[in-house]
Amino acid sequence: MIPIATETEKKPSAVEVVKRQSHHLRGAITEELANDSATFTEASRQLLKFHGVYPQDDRDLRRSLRQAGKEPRHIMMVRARIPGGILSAEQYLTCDDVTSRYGGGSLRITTRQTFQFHYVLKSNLQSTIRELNAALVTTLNGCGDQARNVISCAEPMTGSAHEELACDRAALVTAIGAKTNAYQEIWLDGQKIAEDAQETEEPLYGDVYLPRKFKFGFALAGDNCVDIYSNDIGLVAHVDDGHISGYTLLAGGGMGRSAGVKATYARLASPLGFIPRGDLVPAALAALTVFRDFGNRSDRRFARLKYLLDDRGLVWFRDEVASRLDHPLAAPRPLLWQRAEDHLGWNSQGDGHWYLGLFVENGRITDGHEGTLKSALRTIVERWRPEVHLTTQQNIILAGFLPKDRSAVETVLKAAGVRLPWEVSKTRRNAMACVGLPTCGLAVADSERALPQLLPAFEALFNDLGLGDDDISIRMTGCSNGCARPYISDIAFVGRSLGKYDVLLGGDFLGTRLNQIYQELVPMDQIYASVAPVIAAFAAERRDHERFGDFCVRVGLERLREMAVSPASGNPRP
Ligand code: SRM
Ligand code: SF4
Repeated sequence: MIPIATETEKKPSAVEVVKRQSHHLRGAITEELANDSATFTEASRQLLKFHGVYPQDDRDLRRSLRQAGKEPRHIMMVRARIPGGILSAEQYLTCDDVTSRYGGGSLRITTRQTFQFHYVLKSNLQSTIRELNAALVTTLNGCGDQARNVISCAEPMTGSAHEELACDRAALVTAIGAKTNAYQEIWLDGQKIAEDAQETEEPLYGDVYLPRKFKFGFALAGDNCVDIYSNDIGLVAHVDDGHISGYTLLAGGGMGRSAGVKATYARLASPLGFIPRGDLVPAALAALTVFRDFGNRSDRRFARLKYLLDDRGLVWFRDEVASRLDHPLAAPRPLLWQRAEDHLGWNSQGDGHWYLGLFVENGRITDGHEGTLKSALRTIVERWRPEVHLTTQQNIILAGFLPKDRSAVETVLKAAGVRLPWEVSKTRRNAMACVGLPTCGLAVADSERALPQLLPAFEALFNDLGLGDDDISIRMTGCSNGCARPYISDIAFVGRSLGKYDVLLGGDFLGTRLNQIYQELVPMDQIYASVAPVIAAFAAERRDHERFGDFCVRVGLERLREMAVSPASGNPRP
């Protein structure tokens, strides 16, 4: 049995007790699924996360329903686990069917390259999960205190290194997946396993799982499209003579911070060591189990690997990992990143086939007033049966086309009013927002709905100043938790209260530097005015090949603030 609150002996948090008493994530979920309530008790809500389910309520309706003396509109968010973001055509079509039948009609690509289904009613939860599982799409490990969806670059290339990385990713996913039979019992065939078999049910996680979420990401050295430094453990593959020779391990990345808790912070992962390819799974398990055994189980706000690492030191962590591996780690290899933009547009896969990376605004695949993307994707997937890759920048890649198919595919998209990636400005292609309101229970401000309102002014400004071809990332979140990884973008808007955002500047496009708070609590209608003078100064004063974030760091926040037009003086753009 894994001890709770291992060395601190502090009182375990309430969630630790719920986990321990749940018999490997069973709790009372089955009983509560059968009752008349439209939602679940607090204990079940915690356990449901492990099954990929978040009970939510429609935040847009919350106040009016309360005032009318009514219950909130209870809805569920279901998150799939899609390692590497890869789906077959059939799996994609199932996801599309499921959201049309049980969800709000949209598919939401997440920043960890999976799908979320919003607005699922409790009465449809079981059908949703069953139908996804029938297509071999699980929701177990989608959320909860365990290893989450393992991400990697979504580019569907052929060649030994890509195949080896896919193989290593699959091996890791198998090793870190929860093994509890509770998922099967509750959602699939309802069969119970014997009580005495339960202690061995979770050989890795035990009965209290991890202190909190744990994230693994893969990158190929040179291409940081996945934001590798934001993961608890980043695995950077080095290719020598066409084959992966090994991985540089990065440890302790995390974006989450709490605006109200000063001691919380975003952190980039630190280089830990180099491991040969054959050591990948043992090394990853060693890192995960150090967190399992020593992570904070009394205060969830500090229960991430980054805090453990900063508390005990990188050397301590490396020694712990090495002792579980039975040999020391070699020094990390130097990392040089050449690119970080998503893999959009038509590109050759290297085997005669082509893939098309399509821009999806904030990951929302839907049929709306700006085109019927969802229907168009369905048509294409039904007709050409491409493999589907979801990206960590909330976009979608369709793979496996012959050169002769390309124009017909484009015709389908154009007829549906979908903008092809080369018709979308770089500003927009490089922008991301988290879900935020109205579904996210933690949102204090709009994000997915707000960012598209801000972008036209920035697109126009960048064009006016001749910066339209520059890669400058803009990210927005509805609270400080950092789900769109705002703290490593060039420009970030982080929700602080309804309609107000902290503005952060000075990250870098390659995802290797954290940005800094430039202005706090800026009202939505003054965000443009707050940043525009800095962008104008960049256009006027940049050095040769200097990037926006580097300029902000060179000039310094003090001077950037001086450049800001006071909100009272107004600004020509909305
Ligand atoms: Fe996140 C919590 C959405 C990626 C850090 N995140 C949430 C919840 C589940 C809110 C909740 O706990 O009730 C959000 C659901 C909103 C909704 O209605 O859908 C939510 N997070 C998302 C997604 C969908 C954002 C998106 O627009 O794509 C991403 C789903 C990823 C996935 O497929 O697994 C998402 N979340 C991230 C990332 C980015 C990443 O992992 O690359 C981060 C920052 C990295 C990190 O983990 O530090 C992130 N989410 C958080 C946190 C802060 C964790 C912390 O250390 O403090 C929370 C809050 C929490 O866990 O208590 C959170
Ligand atoms: Fe919700 Fe905050 Fe994450 Fe946005 S950053 S999805 S508002 S928890």
